[in-house]
Amino acid sequence: MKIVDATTVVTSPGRNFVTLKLTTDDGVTGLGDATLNGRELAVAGYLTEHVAPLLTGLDPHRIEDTWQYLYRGAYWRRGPVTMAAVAAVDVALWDIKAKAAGLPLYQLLGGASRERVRTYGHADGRDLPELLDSVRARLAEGYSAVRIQSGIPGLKAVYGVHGTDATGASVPHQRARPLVEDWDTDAYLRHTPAVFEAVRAEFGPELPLLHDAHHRLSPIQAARLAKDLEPYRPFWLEDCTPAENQEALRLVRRHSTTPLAVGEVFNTVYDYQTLITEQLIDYVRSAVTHFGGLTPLRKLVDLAAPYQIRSAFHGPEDISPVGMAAAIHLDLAVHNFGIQEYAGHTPLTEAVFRHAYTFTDGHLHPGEAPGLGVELDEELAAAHPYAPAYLPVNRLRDGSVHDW
Ligand code: EZ4
Ligand code: CO
Repeated sequence: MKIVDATTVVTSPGRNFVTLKLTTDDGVTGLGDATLNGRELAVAGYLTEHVAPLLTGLDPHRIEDTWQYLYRGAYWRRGPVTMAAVAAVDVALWDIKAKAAGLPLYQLLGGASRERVRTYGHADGRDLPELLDSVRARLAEGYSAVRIQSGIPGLKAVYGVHGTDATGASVPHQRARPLVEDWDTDAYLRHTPAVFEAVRAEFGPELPLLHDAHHRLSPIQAARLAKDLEPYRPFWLEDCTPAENQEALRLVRRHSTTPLAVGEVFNTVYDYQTLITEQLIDYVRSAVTHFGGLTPLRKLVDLAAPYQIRSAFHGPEDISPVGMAAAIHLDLAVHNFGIQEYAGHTPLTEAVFRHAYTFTDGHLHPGEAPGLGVELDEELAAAHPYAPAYLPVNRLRDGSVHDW
């Protein structure tokens, strides 16, 4: 078998997605997600200009060798653009291999270790009543675990609530410049324990509650928050400090038993080395799409296993259904699975990417279709072309830029 075509499809059914489609000489196709939120065309260009010309003629069964060829062979390693491009090739090759075998992909990853994949959903509110309503809505959809994010008195922006700017005005997701949001870490640290208290008072002690600090805290601020949240037994505190400094988590660990989750912006195993070997975290958060594919993510999860660290792959709206499907196959197969983030997609996105995976009672299953189980409707994709879109940026009260 040989790869005869490699095409990159950029589509925007409400938000941008980048998809690589590989075709073999016997007509088998494979899909890979290469979406990098706010930097989509950089990955599309990397694939079209530098990767696609190398793929024609290669044997699609040689997944490990192709991964090493694209990673080591480029000389310039790591980084989100490179690793999203490599991920798309890797996942498309796994899709082809599983289709050629006539098996759903999870069977090639060792088969099912569980019957279904537990997820958590997102509850967000500008204030506490709105947040409580949002938690109720997620529970009604079947979720049995929720991430809670709330507005902070005195601040206009709410992390997790898209569509309003710092003046409170409504804006579409797609925009030619980043929104500017406002941020005050002290106000956040004062308010967040009260958010947990209110949600616990309403929903009781059993509901798993997660929270994402989105890289906004210093190590000592993160330690303070982790300690203050302890009485409410959070399932985890996510990304409490900026991701670049792995040693920062030592300080947080010293002060708290709140479980820690990290890694959605990481793209290689080296970003996790200290965190895993020193047991500074409890969950690895990478997405197949941003970590170079299923091949390296499986290796990461295997490195984490003896330290009793579990998987919790990133699953926001900006991972396409192709990237979600890859995650769900891996979730079903690996023993040290923890939880899967699942934000879902709009009906239009689901029409562009028809998928075999299902969401029932808060749990995902990859389905039994051969391969990933995702089909791209290229005509519908073409009817929704790329539109510029950026993530917001944060500014403190003095006007300086802060982590978003
Ligand atoms: O802000 O995926 O845990 N989930 C998150 C996400 C990220 C977006 C960035 O593109 O932090 O909502
Ligand atoms: Co996050």
